[in-house]
Amino acid sequence: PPISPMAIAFDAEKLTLSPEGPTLTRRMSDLEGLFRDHDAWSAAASGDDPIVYTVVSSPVPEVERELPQSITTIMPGDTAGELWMTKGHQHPDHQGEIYLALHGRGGLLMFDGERTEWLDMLPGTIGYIPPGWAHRSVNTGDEPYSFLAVYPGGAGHDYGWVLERGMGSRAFRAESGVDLRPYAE
Ligand code: M6P
Ligand code: ZN
Repeated sequence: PPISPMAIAFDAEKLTLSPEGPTLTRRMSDLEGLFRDHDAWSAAASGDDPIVYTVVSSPVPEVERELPQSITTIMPGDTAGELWMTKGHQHPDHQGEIYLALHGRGGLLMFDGERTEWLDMLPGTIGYIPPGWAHRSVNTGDEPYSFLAVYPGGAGHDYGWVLERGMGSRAFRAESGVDLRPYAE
């Protein structure tokens, strides 16, 4: 059944939504095939298997014509220098999406299969993901990085697209914050 108009309380300090929908927790072991250094990934995944990010959702369902929201929080860290990040995905029907940075420092890496774009994401930055651009978020700082996402309910998540083609660039820790390197190197 369609859901009714509703107010969702956003706590800007705790970065929570109320009422709240499903929460997703991704640990290192959920990120197979994504970090460049497979051995370092494998050691971390089979060791303490840290939580890399969580996604809390509003109660708006991920179905066609609805407009769900979620707050993603990526922990600070790196795996052999490669900054902790989301898996990244493409939308099968190429819908757009918007992100609003809430806390910490991050980046929004986008790839359309040929071109790569990087947006610095500081609290207050709205990152626009145009149709057809795969997207991955990265924590470039030393505290948790959180952002709000708003996306078409039918957008879906094609993770295989990213496993097959990569994201064009990889983000490594650097003194200046981030060092973007070509995917293959
Ligand atoms: C944002 C949105 C979600 C996505 C989440 C984590 O909150 O884009 O749709 O699930 O980030 O990203 P990923 O699914 O790539 O792990
Ligand atoms: Zn998306």
